[in-house]
Amino acid sequence: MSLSTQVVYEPLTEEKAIALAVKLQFFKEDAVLFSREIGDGNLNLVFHITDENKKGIIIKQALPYAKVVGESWPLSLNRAKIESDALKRFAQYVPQYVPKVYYADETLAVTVMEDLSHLKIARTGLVQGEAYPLLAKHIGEFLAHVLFYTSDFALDPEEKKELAKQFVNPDLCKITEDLVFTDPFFDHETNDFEEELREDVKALWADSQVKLEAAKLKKKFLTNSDALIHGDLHTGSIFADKDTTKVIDPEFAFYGPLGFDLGQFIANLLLNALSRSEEQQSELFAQVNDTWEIFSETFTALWKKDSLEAFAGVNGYLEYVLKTTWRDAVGFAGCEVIRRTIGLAHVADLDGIEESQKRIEAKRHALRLGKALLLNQQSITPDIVNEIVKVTA
Ligand code: SR1
Ligand code: MG
Repeated sequence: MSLSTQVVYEPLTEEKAIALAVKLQFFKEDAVLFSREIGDGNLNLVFHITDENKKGIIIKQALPYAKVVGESWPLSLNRAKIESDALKRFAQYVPQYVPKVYYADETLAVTVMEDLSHLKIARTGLVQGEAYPLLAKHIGEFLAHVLFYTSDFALDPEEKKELAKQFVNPDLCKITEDLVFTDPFFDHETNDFEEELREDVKALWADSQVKLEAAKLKKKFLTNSDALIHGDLHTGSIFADKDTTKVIDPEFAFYGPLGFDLGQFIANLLLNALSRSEEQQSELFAQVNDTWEIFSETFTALWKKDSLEAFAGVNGYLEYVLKTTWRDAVGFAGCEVIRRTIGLAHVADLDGIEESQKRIEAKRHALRLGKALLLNQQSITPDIVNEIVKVTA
């Protein structure tokens, strides 16, 4: 399937998305089709096209700017290709955890993919108090397979470097470098927080230990090309129900540090925990622990089965890789918790707390938790994350 006439980029409308779906022969010409723009993220247009029998597809299109800010923040359209290439690459290892890509066009910056509307965005479900008993297992397996098989542990070094070249993603990385690792730690105009938090935020900006840890983690993000990472694996980038998990939106994918996706995922579980009463938090702490357990068990099994690394059998090497991955994940989680509280692009888990005093208290807790994660990367183990949340309450 391809677009036979020459195409130029233009943003789609609901009508044009239908025309494209028909042109690409996803539906018969005489089909009665419905189109709805459902994009609720920060960057793209997302069209849900269905026929009378509710058979559907998703057409996602990148805009040449960040939707959340406007045309004053230009962004390259290449992220659409990064996203479809990443989804296809992930599917080589774990097809069960990603949507199927049916078609991609670089010029139009579109990806046509499987309709997952029978599932719910995990963040939405978690905010509504739903349980996802397999989420941690699935994300642990997803990350172990993708990170291991795209790393130097499993790939020929030349092949790995070719793949790293394919996923060079400067402007989306810059968003993370600024919004996650830099701006929240300074008095920067992109920051966004309630006036009641100003004294807490000023204390954070004046904390040189916190800043030093953020700087070290930023350096890791900038320089550690360990494996193909998703780059934005928060709970809004995951569709789920009780049995199924699908990772979406890897437009931030690039060759980055092993612990980054784990850290972002864990941080977003913790942000949800902070929105709950103490009795309802344990499920989230169990998810954090299980994600790590499944990740490390699966990564270990793959290492033993398929590692090409000459040093793979050296006593202590795998343990070193796992230990540094967890430690970095704790630090990255600290940056993400702080950023989602006072930086640009908040989360519904905290912003959705209606009672203002409760919301401010939850956000103060998030700032203390973020700081504790940053300052105690060496000593926080997966099973004591619950205690860290409790002592920072
Ligand atoms: C300008 S983009 C803001 C945020 O939205 C994306 O989902 C990423 O998390 C990014 O940092
Ligand atoms: Mg996204």
